[in-house]
Parts: sequence; structure tokens; C-alpha cells
Amino acid sequence: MKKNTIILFNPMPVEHPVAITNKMTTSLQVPLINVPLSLLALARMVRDDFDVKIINAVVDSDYLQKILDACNDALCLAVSSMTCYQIRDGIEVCKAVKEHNPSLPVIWGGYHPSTEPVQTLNNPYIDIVIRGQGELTFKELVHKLKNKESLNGVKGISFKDGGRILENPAQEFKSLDIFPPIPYEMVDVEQHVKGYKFAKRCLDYYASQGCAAGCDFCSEPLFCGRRWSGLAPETVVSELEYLAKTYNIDTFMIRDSDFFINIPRLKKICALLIEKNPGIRLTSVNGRMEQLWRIDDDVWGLFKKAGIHEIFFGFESGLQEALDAMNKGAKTSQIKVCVDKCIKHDIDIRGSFMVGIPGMDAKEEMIRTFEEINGIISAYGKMGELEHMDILLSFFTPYPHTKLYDASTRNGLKPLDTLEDWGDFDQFDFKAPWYPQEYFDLVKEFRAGMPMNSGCDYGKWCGFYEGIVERFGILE
Ligand code: B12
Ligand code: SF4
Repeated sequence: MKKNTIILFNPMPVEHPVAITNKMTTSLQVPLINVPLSLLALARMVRDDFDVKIINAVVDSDYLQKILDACNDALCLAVSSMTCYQIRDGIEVCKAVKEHNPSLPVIWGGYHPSTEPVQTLNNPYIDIVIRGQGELTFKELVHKLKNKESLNGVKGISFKDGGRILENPAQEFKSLDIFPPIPYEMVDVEQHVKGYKFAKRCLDYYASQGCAAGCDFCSEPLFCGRRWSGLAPETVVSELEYLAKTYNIDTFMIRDSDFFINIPRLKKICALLIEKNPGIRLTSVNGRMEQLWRIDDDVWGLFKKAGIHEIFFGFESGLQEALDAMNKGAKTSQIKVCVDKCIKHDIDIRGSFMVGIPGMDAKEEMIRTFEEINGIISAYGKMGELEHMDILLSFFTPYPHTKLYDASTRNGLKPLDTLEDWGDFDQFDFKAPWYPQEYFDLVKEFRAGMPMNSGCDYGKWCGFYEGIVERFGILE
């Protein structure tokens, strides 16, 4: 019997023309090409019973036409979206789909719809939102749609029922170990293999979901309720081995929000990687400075030996008051400790910082943050190893229902009342109404001058930074 078709769609994350041409995000260091893990996580739950079509705007040219063609006899269209341009692209596609096929159920999931479900459903082209972890809910939902059953009992969804929007109770956050492996073979893996710094063949992978921290600027605590689940160490290592062998992968870009949360588990992963020695490196591995600064050197040594090649820290700010306002639970002094540990253990560092936290002394925040960044650049520059560090510097951006979104509206941000408002909102260079224009321009100038963006050597950087420091004096 012919199976019903389910279309899974990952819209374009950026509009920025340079980003699209370079296949990088607007940070210009973060590759835009990613395995659509969100869609594959859903696909694994329904692939046996349905014909699943995966369409990823980043790699599928002509994606609108592909979706329209697939829609004719489909059961539903399911769209994944973060709070960014994906919303705008997703809306355009759903509008076109509904014009052709008004009765086709359109489902949205992912971070944005999960944290803003009702507003998402106020959009005329969206019928159902799945909140939070999608696997079980999506499976149950598509079976209900297939059997034309009521959606009333499906946990974790919000949906339109006549003129009303109904919100069912939340779905439980389940352990990742109960789900089948991510079915990479359902996409053309070769299209998603990327180069990254030292890596020739780098592939995305995740070993855990969620985060236990409660940073007030971040969507993660709202999305996962500060829960976290990690795959068993044996599973992680056997999956990495299998993927490395099958697709000839030398490096995995680790997509977990917090890879280092459970140190005993991590030690086991490292021990297994050292024992099996699959010849791979792990990069962009997310860690929290407030955890990693206190980890013993022998454990750091294990990280290195196991292949952890780069750690991605959300340092966020050089101003303690800003870290406190974010509820980061970290001290600025931990930044240097983490940098020193990375240097000592020959692990590359990638640090992200942001300025523009509402309520801060903007000048102090900028100066302290520049100082920390200069400290990192100098530490590597003096050793002649600038290629082993990377800094992302951005402007604070409010996300739905976070505490810092509320602080932003109190500080003059015009509330974002519709899904379209969020889709059109500049996620990268957000110029907050409270942030002085001259600081905004100076931060952009500083960012463009950093060695990883300008290509300058350490000597040139020192001259450039001196020039920036001289200008602090004349700022209001
Ligand atoms: C890979 C990644 C990217 C990739 C693109 C991913 C993509 N979808 O195309 C790139 C690098 C392009 C990217 C960009 C950005 N990202 Co990003 N990214 C991630 C990351 C690290 C992993 C995502 C992933 O694949 N996870 C694994 C999958 C399995 O989990 P998942 O996506 O959550 O999917 C599950 C559920 O959400 C749900 N689900 C997801 N989609 C759908 C769809 C349907 C229909 C259903 C039913 C369910 C469902 O079910 C899935 C299984 O449980 C996450 C952090 C994280 N750990 O998740 C951040 C994250 C998603 N990104 C985030 C942000 C903010 C951004 C940027 C906007 C940041 C910025 N200002 O630059 C940019 C946007 C573009 C730009 N300006 O450059 C935030 C999202 C916050 C929010 N409110 O949207 C996150 C959570 C990081 C964070 N903690 O802040 N990102
Ligand atoms: S540690 Fe990272 S992912 Fe977790 S809440 Fe804070 S910013 Fe979000």
C-alpha cells in the first residue's frame, strides 16, 4: 500500500547575501551548511510508516518548487524554525503551499514556535505547533492526522480548533537513549560535509539535548525547562565510529548545548575514544566556563587525548555586572583560567561575547569586553598561534519570553507582537534602542579589525587596538 507523504522543511536561516554566497552565517565564521539534525530527529520516528521527504533550503536549490510538487498528495508539511530569518522564509513557503493546497495541515516546531506558540498560530498559514522535544509528539500527531482523529489528547501541541487556539499539556522530556539513531542516510551526506579550519571533512553530530543552566537571555531554559539528556557513552562512541568510517569524516562539529555537563559520563566517552582511537577530532564543543575552569588538569588531558580539538565557550561579557544581569552564574575571572587551560592542553578556543545588555553602563561594558577579547588575542598572538583561537562578537538580541526580552521592552524595545515581526528582526546586528550609535559603530569596527576577521598579524592588531583604546577617552 502506498505510504502517506510527510514533508519536513528546514528554511533558510539567513537573508544576508554575503552569508548565502559564502555558505556561512552572518558571523562569517560559522558554516551555514548543517546536517538538518532537527528534521532527521523527527524522520527517524516516522520513516517506517510514512514516505518522508526532507527539504533543506541551505542545500536544496529550488526548494519552494520541490515542496509545492511534494504537497499535492502529502499528509502534512512540517517546518523547523529558530528565531531568525527562518521564520520569514518559512512563512513565505507556507503561504505558497496554502494557496495551492488550503487543507494541508502545516505544523511548526523548533525553538521559536516552542517558545512563542500562540503568536505562531496567529499566523494564518500555520495550523499546529509542537512545543519542545519533537520525537514522540510528532509521531503521535502524524498518526492522528492519518487516521483523522481528534488532536485533543496529544501532549505537547498547540493547535487551531475552529476559531480557537487550544494548548494541550506539555509532553515529557524523554531520554535520548530511547530513540533510534539519527538516520544520516536519509539525506545526501556529501552535500553536508564541510571544511572547517583544520578539518577537511567535518560533519554535525549531537550527543545530548537541553541544558541545565538558566541564562536569562537564552531560549534553551524555556525550551527544555532546564532538563538535559545525554546518549550513553557507548552509543556516542559507536555512532561516531560508524559515521567516521561510513562517510570518511575526520572531524565532528558537536551541536550539544552543554557537552561537558556530566563529567563521569564524559570521562567514559573520552576513555572509549582513546581506546578505540577512531582517528577523529571533535570541534566547536560547547562548554560552560563556570564548569570547565574548575576541572582538573588530568581530565583536560583526557579531553585532548580523546580528540577534543576546540571548545566553544559562551564567555558573553567582560563586565561582571552584565554576566550577573544575564544570570550566567560565572565570573569574568574564569575567562582567563579557561584560556590558560586551553593553551596548556593545546585545545583551540572559540569564545563568544556580546554587548548591549539592557541596563548596563554601555561604555564600561564595551571597554571591559574589548579588554577580555584583547587578552585572548594577545595570549595566542604572543605565541604566534592566532589560528588556534576564534572570537564571535555580537550584539545582545532579545528572544521570546526571556527575562532579558522583558528588560528590553522596559528599555524602549518595541514589542514584537507577530510572527512576522520576529522573522524580520535583525538577529545578528541588532541595534537596541538603548545602545548608543557611536558604540555600535565602534564595536563593529573592532570586530572587523580582529585578526580572525581582518587577517592581520599580531603586530598589526596591537597597533589597531591601541588606536581603539585611544578613542575610549573621547567617548561620552
Ligand atoms: C546547528 C545550529 C544552528 C545552525 C542552523 C541550524 C538549522 N536549523 O538550520 C546555524 C549555524 C546556521 C545556526 C544559526 C543561528 N542560530 Co542556531 N543553533 C544550532 C544548534 C547548535 C543545534 C541545532 C540542532 O541541530 N540541534 C539538534 C536537534 C535534534 O535539536 P532541535 O533543533 O532542537 O530539534 C528538536 C526540537 O526543537 C524539535 N523540533 C525542531 N524542529 C522541529 C520541527 C517540527 C515540525 C517539529 C514537530 C519539531 C521540531 O524536535 C527536535 C527533536 O527533539 C542549536 C543549539 C542546540 N543545542 O540545539 C542552536 C540554536 C538553535 N541557535 C540559536 C540561534 C539564536 C541562532 C542564531 C539566530 C544566532 C545568531 N544571532 O546568529 C543563528 C541564525 C542565523 C544567523 N544569524 O546566522 C538558538 C535558538 C534560539 C531561538 N529562540 O531560536 C539555539 C538554541 C542556540 C542557543 N542556545 O541560543 N544555528
Ligand atoms: S549555558 Fe548556554 S545553552 Fe545553557 S542556558 Fe546558558 S546560554 Fe543557554
